[in-house]
Amino acid sequence: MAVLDQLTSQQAIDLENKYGAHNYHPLPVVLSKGEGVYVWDVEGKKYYDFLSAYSAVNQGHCHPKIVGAMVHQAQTLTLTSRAFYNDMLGKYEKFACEFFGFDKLLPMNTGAEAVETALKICRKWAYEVKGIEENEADIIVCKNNFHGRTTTIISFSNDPVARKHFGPYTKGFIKIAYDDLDALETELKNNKNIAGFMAEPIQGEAGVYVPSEGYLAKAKALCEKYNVLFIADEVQTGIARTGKLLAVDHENVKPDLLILGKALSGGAYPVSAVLANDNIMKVIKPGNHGSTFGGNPVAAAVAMAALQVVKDENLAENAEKLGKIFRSELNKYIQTTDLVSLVRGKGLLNAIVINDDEESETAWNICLALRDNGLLAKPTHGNIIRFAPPLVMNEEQLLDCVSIIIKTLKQFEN
Ligand code: IF1
Repeated sequence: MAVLDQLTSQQAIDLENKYGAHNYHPLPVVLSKGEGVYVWDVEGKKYYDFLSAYSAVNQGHCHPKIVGAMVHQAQTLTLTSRAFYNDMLGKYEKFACEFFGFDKLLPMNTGAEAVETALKICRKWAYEVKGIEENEADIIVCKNNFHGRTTTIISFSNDPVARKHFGPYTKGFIKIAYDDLDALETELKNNKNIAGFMAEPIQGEAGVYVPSEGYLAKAKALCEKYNVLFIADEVQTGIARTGKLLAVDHENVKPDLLILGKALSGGAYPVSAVLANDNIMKVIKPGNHGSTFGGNPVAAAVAMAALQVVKDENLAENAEKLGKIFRSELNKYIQTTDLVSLVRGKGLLNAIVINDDEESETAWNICLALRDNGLLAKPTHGNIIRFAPPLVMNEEQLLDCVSIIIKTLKQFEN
């Protein structure tokens, strides 16, 4: 079979099964085209994308301005490495620092790399600025976190599937309950070696857990009180997804270290970053950290275009407006059924909890039926289905999706 032959869905699935590591269990649909809020499978069937590649395609699939910037830069200069300067990186760093309100940006590629980068900066700050004894720094994280798949990151995961048989694990992390300020203060009060506290402003993979109002602001205040860095992982919640540019903006919280990824590039290219002010980022000196592709000219061009789209198309405001409609419509339906116990989220990061146990196949079967009805979504854990469409969706399309979702759920009512 010539590589460019048009495959059937089954042929594509069979190829992945035979030649690809089985590190995922995808919904059985094979996509070949994306545009805006829509994707098409190889047989030409059209779907609403209600996952947005886990919130990386906030600007919609193949946004012409983002793709245009990528193509132009790709035809000009793709990669210099950081051994030399290039004419795009400084422009991007300035653009992004002003966009998010920080002094400096350290460019990386994937979200996990940016998380690792933030943890390294936090530890170095702890030793060189706070004065914690070398190799004694602890970083507080939250139970049921998801921050990526590297060995250090899964060392502080409590998801057995993500961490079993990948040991020995990296030391220096303390897990506390999410949305629990007493647990945070207890650790901060009793442990002088705390360097930082890292949290997702909304826990995405755990099932779109929105913390109590004021949690982020009070957590930041506790970090200030105990001279500990507040690290916000906005890889999934950032870039307008929750109805504000950043999820921490809902509480006017400025993190000491901001981690971005996914929609920083609009899903066109791997781009991630850590932003901080000079008093923290100054601990990084030449040779301390880096990556071959980090800050490459294509990433710089793509990220500037992707962020400009967020502003020009008022994506945060749109996510806020459509998210309220989505939860309101789903709540009306939930009053009429015991199949779904609740809908929760902020902006266009939402999830429904199916009234069934985690091990049941109901959520998966609902997603298969949603696929048949022209909408793609996927369960997070067991009985929770995440709904995260591109933020460029309009009200008519959203209401169309709501009717597809409710029509499909009704197929599963007893
Ligand atoms: C998978 C979901 C999982 C993230 C947050 C860092 C990263 C992620 C808050 C790492 C990545 C992705 C990874 C992907 C599925 C998806 C995901 F929550 F978004 F749904 F797994 F939990 N911080 N999330 O959400 O960024 O290195 O992937 O660029 O690994 O299965 P990455």
